[in-house]
Amino acid sequence: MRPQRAAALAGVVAVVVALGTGELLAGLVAAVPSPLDAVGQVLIPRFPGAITTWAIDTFGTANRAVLLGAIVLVALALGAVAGMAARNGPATPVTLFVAAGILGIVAAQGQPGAGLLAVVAATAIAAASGLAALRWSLVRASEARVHDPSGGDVVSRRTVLGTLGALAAAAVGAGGVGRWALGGGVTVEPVDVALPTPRTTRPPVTAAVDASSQVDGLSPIITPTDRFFRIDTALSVPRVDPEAWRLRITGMVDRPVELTLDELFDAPMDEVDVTIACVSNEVGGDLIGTARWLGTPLADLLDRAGVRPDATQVVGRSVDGWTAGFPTELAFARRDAIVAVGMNGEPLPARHGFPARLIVPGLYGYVSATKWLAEIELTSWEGFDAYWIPRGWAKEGPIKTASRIDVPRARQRVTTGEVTVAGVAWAPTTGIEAVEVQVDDGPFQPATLVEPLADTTWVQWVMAVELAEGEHALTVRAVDGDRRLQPRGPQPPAPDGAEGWHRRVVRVAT
Ligand SMILES: Nc1nc2c(c(=O)[nH]1)N[C@H]1C(S)=C(S)[C@@H](COP(=O)(O)O)O[C@H]1N2
Ligand SMILES: [Mo]
Repeated sequence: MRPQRAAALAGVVAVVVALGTGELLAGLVAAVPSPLDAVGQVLIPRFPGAITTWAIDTFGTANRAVLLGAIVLVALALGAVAGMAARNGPATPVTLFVAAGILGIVAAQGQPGAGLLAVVAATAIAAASGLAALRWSLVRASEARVHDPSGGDVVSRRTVLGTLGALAAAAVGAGGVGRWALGGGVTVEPVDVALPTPRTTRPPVTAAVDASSQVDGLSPIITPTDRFFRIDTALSVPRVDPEAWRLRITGMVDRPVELTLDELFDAPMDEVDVTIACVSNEVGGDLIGTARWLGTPLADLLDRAGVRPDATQVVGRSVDGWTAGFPTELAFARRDAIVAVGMNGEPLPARHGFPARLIVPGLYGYVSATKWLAEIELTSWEGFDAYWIPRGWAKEGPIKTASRIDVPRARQRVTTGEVTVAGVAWAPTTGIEAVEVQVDDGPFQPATLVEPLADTTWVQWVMAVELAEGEHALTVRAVDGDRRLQPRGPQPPAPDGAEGWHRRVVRVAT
């Protein structure tokens, strides 16, 4: 192998080892944030809104993986440079690794829960393992000679590549374990938190309100927590220490309030069934789910603080600084606008906002559903634009009436005769009055609605249609509780939510 190339390869392996070690430590130690996430989180708010929106449009929920991949590529390229420079002595590679480490430490300080000492120690370990790997790899790489004129032992290029590859693979594996743990892998449920007893409960979910046990493939009326969609800007799930956490109510109030988690748990808790949806959900998409939330009315907490009359906006701010804002009157209009601590009978999982989040029926998540809630700030409507507003999304975000075909599933084999078509439709908070299904260019026919769980949730609908052999297009549309027909669209998700009648083509065989 040419020495130059071998050195570059050694540098790349060294960076893989350093990053793998860093991600592993982040997964193992709560006070150590992921170095990749920390750097990504520094970059994200610095991108112009147009780029962020483009990335989300293009890569969807994979946009964070793409960003992390780009950061890794830059780091690997720097590693190659460090490796080649290492041939002239250790000064340049050591400087590069130390500089990268310092940048990592600074970036990590912006991550919730980061401990300075733990971060410094972890970074030192990661950088040191990278440098050790660099030295080791350089020696291995220099052993690779196509031809050794001295006649000594010749290590084949393949053996060297194999050894370096094995080291890199081990580091990738370690980093993978770390990222899995960061994604909530090991701590799905926060430990040591017992939910308060509800003051009011919702009726048990029976087959009367949930037909999913009879219709294969139909969305369950309550989305199981482990299948619930996740959307947020957090690169790794914030892990909040329940002992140290505080909820503050600030801004245009008479008496700012600060609550511990125990104090919040002492507030009267109600169960509410609410469907939440993401404004980025496409027609027919699955960025929507329904849960039985446990929480205390937001209005009661706001009354403790005494909201001033000119405070026309409620802003939820999360531990990582993300914000969402909605009209104050919505908080007071509904008892089921809550600060939620429970989801489907369990404490909120870390992914969905442990220890507390906002749930406001009828509003898209980006204007309302702040997870890892740290502060509720009262301000004026004009006084503050929350996270997504300067990035091109509408200031007001009511959920649009929509409907979706669940069955037949995409590419499902369907045979001629009577075919069950079923799905969900939603118009929180008016509820759904009717759902209609069209086969090809035929008339819209009413589907059967399953008894609604609540006006604040989606409803299931079912219909049997006769289908002959060949291709058929099924189209669904809904009518909301105010008898308004679902808009035909089509409109893309930006800036205020997609519109369109969901259509699915099925292939019917004998
Ligand atoms: N802290 C925080 N909360 C957040 C977000 C976020 O990026 N950060 N995203 C919001 C958006 S856009 C949506 S759609 C919902 C999704 O909630 P889920 O991940 O529990 O399904 O969370 C909201 N709450
Ligand atoms: Mo969203």
